[in-house]
Amino acid sequence: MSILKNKLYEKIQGWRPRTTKLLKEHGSVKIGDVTIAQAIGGIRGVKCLTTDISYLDPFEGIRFRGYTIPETLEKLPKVPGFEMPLVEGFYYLLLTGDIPTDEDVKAVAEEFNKRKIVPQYVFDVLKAMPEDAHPMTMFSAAILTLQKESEFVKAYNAGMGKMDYWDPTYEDALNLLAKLPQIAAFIYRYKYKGGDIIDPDPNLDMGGNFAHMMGIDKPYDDVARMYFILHSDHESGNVSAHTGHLVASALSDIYYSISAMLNGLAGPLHGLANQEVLRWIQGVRDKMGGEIPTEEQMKKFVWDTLNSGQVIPGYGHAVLRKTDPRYQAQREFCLKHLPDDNLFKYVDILYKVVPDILVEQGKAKNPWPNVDAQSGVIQWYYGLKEYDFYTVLFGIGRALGITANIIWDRALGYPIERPKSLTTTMLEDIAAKSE
Ligand code: CMX
Repeated sequence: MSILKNKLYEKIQGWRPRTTKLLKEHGSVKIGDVTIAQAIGGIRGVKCLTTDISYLDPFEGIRFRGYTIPETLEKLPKVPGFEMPLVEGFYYLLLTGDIPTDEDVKAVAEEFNKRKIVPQYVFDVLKAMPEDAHPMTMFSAAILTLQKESEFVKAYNAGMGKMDYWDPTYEDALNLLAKLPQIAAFIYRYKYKGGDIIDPDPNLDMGGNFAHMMGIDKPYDDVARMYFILHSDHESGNVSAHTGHLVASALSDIYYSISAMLNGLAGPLHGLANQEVLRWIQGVRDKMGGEIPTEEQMKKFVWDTLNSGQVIPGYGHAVLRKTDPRYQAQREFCLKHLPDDNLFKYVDILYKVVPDILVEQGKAKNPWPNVDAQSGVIQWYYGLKEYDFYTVLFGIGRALGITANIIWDRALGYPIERPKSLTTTMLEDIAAKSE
C-alpha cells in the first residue's frame, strides 16, 4: 500500500467509531430547525451536511483541515525557491488532516506520476466536439469519457463489501486527478493555440507540469499551485461540492461525480463568475478606451450594471460575510508581482467602490468580494487571456477537495442522499397553524 493510502487507512479506522457513535447514541439530537424561507430559498444555512475536509466560517473564511489559508501556504512543503506549496502535499493534507513531510509529498508525486497517462480516446472525443464548445463542457465530457476506467465499478461488480468502498474510490480519485492537468492543458492548446500541444514533463510537480503544458513561463507554475489550492474546497454546501457528494451518494463513481460537479461549477453564480468578472471589466475598459477610470466613473459603471438587473460578478457570497481570504491571498500575490498592472488597478478600484454601493442598494447580504473577483486578473497578466477557460482552472482545484470528500463519504458509509420535499399547500397549512 502506498504511504498516502496507508496513512488514509489508519485515519479511516480511527474515525469510523466516531461516526458510528454519533449515529447510534445521538442520532435524534437536533442540530437545527428548517424554516419555510430555507425550504423555498435554496436550503440556505441549514445545517445538514458533514465534512472534515474544510470548514467555512462566515467572518474568518475557509480553513482546510483546521488551517487558515496563510497557515496552509506557510506550513506545506514547497519546491525550493518557490513561494507556493506543492499541490501533492496539499492533497495529502486534505485526505489525512496531517501536514506531510517532504518524503510524504514525494511519495504522492510518484503516485500521481505513474497514473498520468491520458488515453488517446479522450483526446479523440475532445477533437470531435463542436469548435465553439465551451471549455467547461469539454472538460466535463473528457472526464465522463474516462468513466469506463473506474476501479470502483469493477470492484463493485465483483461484490466488494461496503467497508471497502473507499479503497477503489481512492484509486479512481488519484487516477483522475493525475490526468486533469494534461486534459485541461490539452483543451487550452487545442482550442486557443492552433492544436500546438505540449507533452507533459514527468519530472515536474503538478503545478509545474501544468504551467509547462500550458506553455506559460515562470512564475506561472506558482500561480497554478496557488490557484489549485485556493479553489480546492469550501465545505460541503456549495453547488459543486454538494453536487459531487450527491451524485456519489448514489454510488456513482468518481468520474460521474466530478463530471457532474463541474457542470454545477460552470454556472455564472458559482465558478463561471471568474470569467464573468473579466468579461465585465473588459466592457468597462472598452468604454474607457483603456484609461483607468476614476472612482466616480467606476461607481457609475457599477450602478449601470445593477440598474440593468445584473449582479456584480465576483461580489457577494451565500455564507461569507467579509472579504474572502481567497481574494486576499490573490490580492497579496498581485501587490507583490503585478502592482502596476492596468487590470489589477481596475480590480483595486472596484474593491474601493463596490461594497458601499451594494450596501446602499440594500439587497446583497454580503457586499464583499469573493475568490472570483481577483483570479482572472492574474491569469490575464501571465498571458492567459482566453477567459472562457478560467473556470476549468477552478475545476482542477475543486476536484482535489471533492474527491477527498467523496473518499471519506465512502469510508464513513454515508448513505444515498434523499431530503424530503413538501408541497406549497402543505407549507401554507403549516404557516396558517403557526399564526
Ligand atoms: N450583485 C448584485 N446583487 C447581488 C449580488 C451582487 N454581487 N450578490 C447578491 N445580490 C442580490 C441577489 O441577487 C439577491 O437578489 P434578489 O433578492 O433580487 O434575488 C439578493 O442580493 C440577496 O442575495 P444574497 O442572499 O446576498 O446572496 P445569495 O446567497 O442568494 O447568492 C451569490 C450568493 C454568490 C450567488 C451572489 O452574491 C451573486 O450572485 N454574486 C455574483 C456572482 C458571483 O460572484 N458568484 C461567485 C461566488 C463564489 C463562487 O461560488 O465561486
